[in-house]
Amino acid sequence: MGHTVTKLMITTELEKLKSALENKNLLDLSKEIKEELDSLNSITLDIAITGVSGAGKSSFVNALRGVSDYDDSAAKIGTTETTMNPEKYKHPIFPNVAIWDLPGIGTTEFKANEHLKMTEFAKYDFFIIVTAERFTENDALLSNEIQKMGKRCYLVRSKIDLSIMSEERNPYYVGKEKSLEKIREYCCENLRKAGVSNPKVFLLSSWKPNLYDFPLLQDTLKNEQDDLKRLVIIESMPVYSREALEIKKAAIEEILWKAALVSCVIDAITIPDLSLVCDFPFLVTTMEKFYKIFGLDERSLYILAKRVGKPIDELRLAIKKLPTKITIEFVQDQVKIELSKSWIKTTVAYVLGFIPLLGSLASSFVTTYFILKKILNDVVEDAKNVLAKAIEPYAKHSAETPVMND
Ligand SMILES: Nc1nc2c(ncn2[C@@H]2O[C@H](COP(=O)(O)OP(=O)(O)OP(=O)(O)O)[C@@H](O)[C@H]2O)c(=O)[nH]1
Ligand SMILES: [Mg+2]
Repeated sequence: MGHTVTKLMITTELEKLKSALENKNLLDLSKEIKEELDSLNSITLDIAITGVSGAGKSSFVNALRGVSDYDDSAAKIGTTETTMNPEKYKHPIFPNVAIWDLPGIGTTEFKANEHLKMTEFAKYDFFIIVTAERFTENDALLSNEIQKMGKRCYLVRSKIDLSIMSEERNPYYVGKEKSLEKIREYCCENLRKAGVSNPKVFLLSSWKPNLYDFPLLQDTLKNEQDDLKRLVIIESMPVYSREALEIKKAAIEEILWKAALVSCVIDAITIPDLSLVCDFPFLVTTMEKFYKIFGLDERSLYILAKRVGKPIDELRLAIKKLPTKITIEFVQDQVKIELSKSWIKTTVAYVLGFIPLLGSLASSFVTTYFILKKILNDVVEDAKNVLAKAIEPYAKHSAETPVMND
């Protein structure tokens, strides 16, 4: 990597840092950023899923959590396992994220608003109403009530794989895209008639979450949240596709400079010997978090293995660039490698020219930033390998993008 390249890689970040320093001093800014980053682990996200019996709620809950329907922690599915009471399902990796399976709010016995009063409405960040067929008047009422009470409500038409399969049997089959549009129009028409203006429906399959509108729904959910919750959604969303990996990568890249800043400034107070250059425990913790976000940690691999019905060892072998476990020794080696690069010194000088205020911390800032960046790239590469391994056998049989949990 040449000097010019590294300059380019850090200039946008330095501009952000510089403008943030215009009305705050370095220590206050770093403390504030530290609080913001720490809060990512404690901010809760509660997603409510509702709909009539058999709509596919429990399957959808599992798909959003990235677990197999037959995982120990899964929401039980199937016609004999009807959910009767609200059930909380924690995200298997991010305990501050929960998906709630709320059976039939607003079914005929109660009016939607009566029901919402009984539901602990305030605690949910947003609602998703699921149906496997048409949307009923109740769905429309409920959706309108939720929005009137100030929360977002998304409409999902589930089991689209089944609908497409049965359409294909029709001798007058018009192709997948047209069939999907037909179903979409039918759903929207129902909703309009029942009083929903401008309905937007996501057509998806919990069995094929890399297809149809599942990725679009995930994208929409994250875009319609504020910054911190948006990051929590991005961190916790399961990796069904390369697109999901890219979304995660882009979001994490944006906060790398913040992590590097916190690490060098806050640690300058607590670690007197700055010849250490980097705060190793901090780097270990951050890299462990990367593993979780991209599904490379042991538990994520275990869950994925179960979902795709493969031995976990096979998935582990796909991790080629990084060790299965991050250790202090690994991080120390990485720092050594980074420091031996000729461009580090010139980049430090460049950073100091930009923000003289950093002073003796500049070297730690630059080293930490580029190590995190390198590890992030490696994590994403390995996550791509794991994803490819997870979907491998299906690629041979299907012209479509391969699916994961058939
Ligand atoms: N083909 C297909 N089947 C699905 C899909 N989602 C759910 N199913 C099946 O539909 C049935 C009902 O799904 P559940 O997820 O249990 O539905 P539910 O809304 O939780 O049902 P209750 O708990 O009874 O209210 C199960 O047999 C699922 O396997 C899907 O996307 N595609
Ligand atoms: Mg259920």
